[in-house]
Amino acid sequence: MEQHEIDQQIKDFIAKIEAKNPNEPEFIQAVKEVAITVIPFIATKPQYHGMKLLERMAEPERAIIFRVPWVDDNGEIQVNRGFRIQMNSAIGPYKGGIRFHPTVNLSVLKFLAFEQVFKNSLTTLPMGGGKGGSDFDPQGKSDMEVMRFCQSFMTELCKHIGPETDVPAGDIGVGAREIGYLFGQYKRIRNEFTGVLTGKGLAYGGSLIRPEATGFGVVYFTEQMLKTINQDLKGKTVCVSGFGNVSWGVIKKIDELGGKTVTISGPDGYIYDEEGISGEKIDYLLALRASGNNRAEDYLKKYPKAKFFAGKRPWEVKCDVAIPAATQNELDLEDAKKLVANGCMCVTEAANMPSTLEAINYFLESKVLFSPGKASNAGGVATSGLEMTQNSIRLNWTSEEVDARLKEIMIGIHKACRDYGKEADGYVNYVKGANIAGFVKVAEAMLAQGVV
Ligand code: 2IT
Repeated sequence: MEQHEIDQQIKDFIAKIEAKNPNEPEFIQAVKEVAITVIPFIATKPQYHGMKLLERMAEPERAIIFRVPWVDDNGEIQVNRGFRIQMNSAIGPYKGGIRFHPTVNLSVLKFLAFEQVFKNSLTTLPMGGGKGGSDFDPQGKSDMEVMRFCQSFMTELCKHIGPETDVPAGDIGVGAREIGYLFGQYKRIRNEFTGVLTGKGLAYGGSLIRPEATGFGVVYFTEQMLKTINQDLKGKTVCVSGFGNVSWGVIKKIDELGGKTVTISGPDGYIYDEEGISGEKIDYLLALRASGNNRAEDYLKKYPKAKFFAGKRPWEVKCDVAIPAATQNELDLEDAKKLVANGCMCVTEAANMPSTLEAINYFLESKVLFSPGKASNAGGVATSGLEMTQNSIRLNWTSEEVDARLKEIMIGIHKACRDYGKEADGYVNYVKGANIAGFVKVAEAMLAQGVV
């Protein structure tokens, strides 16, 4: 097929997606990124022609939207909206997190569910893709309010999930506390103790290393990327955004491997700690998070030598490696230009779609190492997959065992991205590699299963 025909196919496909999904900018952004790299690949595979594989993948198998009423501590009735997007089950039960955040809407969850399909495929474990959540904001809510909300949310959700159907986990705003309340309500209503959720506490079927897994996986992936240019993390300066669960795991592993993390951030701005965030400072991140507010500035209370930059993002700080670990679209073209100008050699996405399409293109054109979240943050869901395995065989593995499997999976994902993403000049386009490698397994399964 001629290049201009492929370009036309991409244009037509994106136009169709835009027409079909108005007012869903995040979803369109995620599909675009995949279409640009996967449609040229499909063009080289006659067996895929006419099968509308990507078009089918961009349509959720099912999207459930439901009312979540609950009563707050003042006795007032509150009404939130709950969602579960069951995107694709070609290679396994739907699998993906639940996000509680005021920005949650259909577009955000469809983008996350779409990304999850490719990410889960990359892990090589048998997991389809899904995502759910609510516009509920756990910030400033009491434990009992969070519990009542979770119980109401699960009272509806439990009709649509199950260990062989759909296995949710945590995401932004959903951690061990929320998973516990959700699990308790599922068990109570269904009268079943099963591995229906992952990210569970260790006392009731959780896996060791799951809390650290996303961050550890990101750093294992970064090590692999750096290795391709004969570098490692020792002595490298690293800028990290966010200070939630993912950032915490990232910073912990960077510290272990001899790198120096100098930033964290929150919605209020970023912290620059020239001495590096290591040792007890990392534990303090956990305490900050547990305190129930997400102000990065509070880091200064304990470490006043650090600096706080209100309303800014950390990408203006000179670094060797940048790891966006907060949320979608937190790194734009201007940020990308600053990073490259400051000599950044590697950008590893830890959040889901933290870079805008323009930023991604700039990194790729600049030939710096760049990995999309669906590849580099897959260690979280991969370890969820390992939690499901442990639940199924009714055994718990040691930390070492889980960590070794996680590392092996991340090395495997890196290899898959390299195999499909290596360009003529030797540069690895991880975006292309991740999209194609993720696509192939799902596409093969869909072809085998007929038009469903
Ligand atoms: O974005 C993600 O991969 C997650 N929030 C984790 C999903 C999971 O099922 O562990």
